[in-house]
Amino acid sequence: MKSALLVGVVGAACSLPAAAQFAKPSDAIHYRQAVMTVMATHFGRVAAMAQGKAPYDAKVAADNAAVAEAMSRLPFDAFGPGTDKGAPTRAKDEVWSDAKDFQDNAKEMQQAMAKFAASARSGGLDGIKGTVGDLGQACKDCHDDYRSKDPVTR
Ligand code: ASC
Repeated sequence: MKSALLVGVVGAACSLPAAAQFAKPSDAIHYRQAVMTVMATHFGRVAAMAQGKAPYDAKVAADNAAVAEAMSRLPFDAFGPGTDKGAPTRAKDEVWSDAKDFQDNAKEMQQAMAKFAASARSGGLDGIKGTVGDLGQACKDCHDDYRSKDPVTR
């Protein structure tokens, strides 16, 4: 029930025009950084099970993967024009100069995330082991191209 509510709220937020969501560029930067942190935290808890670093628990895995999946839909509207500066950010210039490829990378991650969350709901530990690699690779591919090592203040 709670996760159904979360999905509803997230869905409503996603249907708002991107430009209307943030009062100022620094709000968008802090928002996307917060979402990425939450996504990585909950993804990491399930990935630890796949790696044998945490005990496998089907419910914990499914709940954490559901949060990560909800987060995966949120960051990319927060990379709108003009949000390259306003607060320190690791987003490279290419996020805006190659915006279409950046958004294509985002879609690939979201698709890998959907498969990962589905496996956490019903695939058992072997299911998670079968999807976690593609998701981690999608995260890495995008970070390699679009995230700098250190934050920059433009
Ligand atoms: C994480 C995290 C990332 C990705 C990446 C996967 O948990 O913080 O940036 O996964 O390491 O390759």
